[in-house]
Amino acid sequence: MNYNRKKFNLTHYLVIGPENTLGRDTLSIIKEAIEAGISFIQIRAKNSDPKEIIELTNATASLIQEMKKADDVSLVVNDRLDIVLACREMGYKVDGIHVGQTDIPVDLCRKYLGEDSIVGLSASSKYLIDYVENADTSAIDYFGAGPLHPTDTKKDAGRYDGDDQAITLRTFSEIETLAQISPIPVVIGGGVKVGDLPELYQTGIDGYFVISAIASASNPYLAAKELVDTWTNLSRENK
Ligand code: TZP
Ligand code: MG
Repeated sequence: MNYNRKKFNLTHYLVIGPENTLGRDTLSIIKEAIEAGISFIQIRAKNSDPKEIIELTNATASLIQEMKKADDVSLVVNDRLDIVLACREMGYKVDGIHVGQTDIPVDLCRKYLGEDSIVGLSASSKYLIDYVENADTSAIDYFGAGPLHPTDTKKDAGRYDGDDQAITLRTFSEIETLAQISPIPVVIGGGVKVGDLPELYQTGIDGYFVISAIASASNPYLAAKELVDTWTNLSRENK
């Protein structure tokens, strides 16, 4: 099976798990998001058993195939190398993994998933610019960074050094520097709403990631469409 390392599109990036959907069916929301133009999906199910995560990931992979989007929409799993391997063993196309700084090392992810898989890394550091400038990016394909705003969806996003009070938020100017210096694509998230997109777009980053702006929206399709259309219009206007 071929995975999307050479042709992934980070622009419209949805992170989602059953705990984010206000009790609604997760797969239905993923379907609406794909119909609206979401180009990258990360399954991030923090409160689910492995079997449930496998089922959701496999169902998402099947959905992407049925919608004939296997080349346009990439699918990764948060943290769980074992789950990516299990899904692949069962015959499903899962393009890769997204890990954080304290998860399975990226070299091991690359080793077990192979050269054509996507390996994303959260560039969560208080000293983000320094970190990205000096990071060994040979095993990874993109950085996820944030939070742009404080967010209830990941309460520890941006908290550092055992300090559970201080949050390091990313400024637009810091994101602009990041986009310039990063040797690999960068996607930004954390409290991102449609109103942030014009300023985020201007920083030169490759895309935005959201959980609640789509997964907790009263109409996930319309919410996703508004995000996708807004960014697409910005890229047309700035051609
Ligand atoms: N990593 C940094 S912030 C965040 C993750 C997974 C949560 C983003 O969720 P939301 O609801 O879009 O703020
Ligand atoms: Mg993690």
